[in-house]
Amino acid sequence: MQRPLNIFESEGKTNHGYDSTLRSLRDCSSPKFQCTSFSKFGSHNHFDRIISLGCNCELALNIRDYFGIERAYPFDWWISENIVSIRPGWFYHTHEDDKVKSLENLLDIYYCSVGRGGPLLLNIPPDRRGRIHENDAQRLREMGKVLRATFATDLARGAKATASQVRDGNAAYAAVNTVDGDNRTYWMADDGTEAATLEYDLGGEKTFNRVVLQEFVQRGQRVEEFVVEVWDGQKWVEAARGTTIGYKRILCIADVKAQKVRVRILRSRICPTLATFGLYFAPPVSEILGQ
Ligand SMILES: [Ca+2]
Repeated sequence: MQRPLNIFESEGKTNHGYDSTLRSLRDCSSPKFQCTSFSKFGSHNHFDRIISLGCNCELALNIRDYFGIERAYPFDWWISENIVSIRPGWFYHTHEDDKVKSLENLLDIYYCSVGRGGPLLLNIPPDRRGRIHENDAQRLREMGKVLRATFATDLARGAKATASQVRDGNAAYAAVNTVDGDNRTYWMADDGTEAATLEYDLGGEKTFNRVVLQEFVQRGQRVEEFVVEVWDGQKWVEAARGTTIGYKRILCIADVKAQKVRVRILRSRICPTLATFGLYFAPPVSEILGQ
């Protein structure tokens, strides 16, 4: 089930009071409220707020009433569609030719949207020739080049994978399903299990700075808290921590070199699933662009 929940705000305008509602969702520590992400895209005169919700009945009812969504169930996976303009405004203006968002800003937006499980709809206005302006086109080429270079090689693909438990001991739910490059296959724990560990041996030391996780969302969004740890030769060291995963979570971390990595799911609404565990190395942007 996919339900778009578009939340957009422009400077100086407050729509429907959702700002305070989202803040209360973000800040609420009750396990009855789970907020995947709450991010703000900033620029001088324009910003969007995004939110992805994994919810239980109570929250579903609140959201349903608040946003007029007719149908909401506890384990539905709700996706947020993140809409941002590459320029300050939504339409083409000559005076904004030099105000195309910076590559750094666009990459930040990518990781705050796609990296938190939502599609990114990047608005690119045609100019008065009916073409994409050269400045916009150049920025898009740069963005594409950086993302392709970053996600070219999954360093975890084919890693030796083990799990603290596998549902019914059934190979169909084995941990190896998380490193097979196929998001239709997944690991799953037994009913009643809300915490579990998946461990990966990369077969040699690898350097990485991006961790990609995906739940098998066809079974709903379940994970509520997790930590990614690396083995430093003597002990496990925390590399990243998060709450929900959902369709996709990309964690940007400092460069780390390790052979063994593990994902500890600390809390899950019900028995967790994991479809993908990926590790990538993002080279410096200046290196990718040959600057
Ligand atoms: Ca898989």
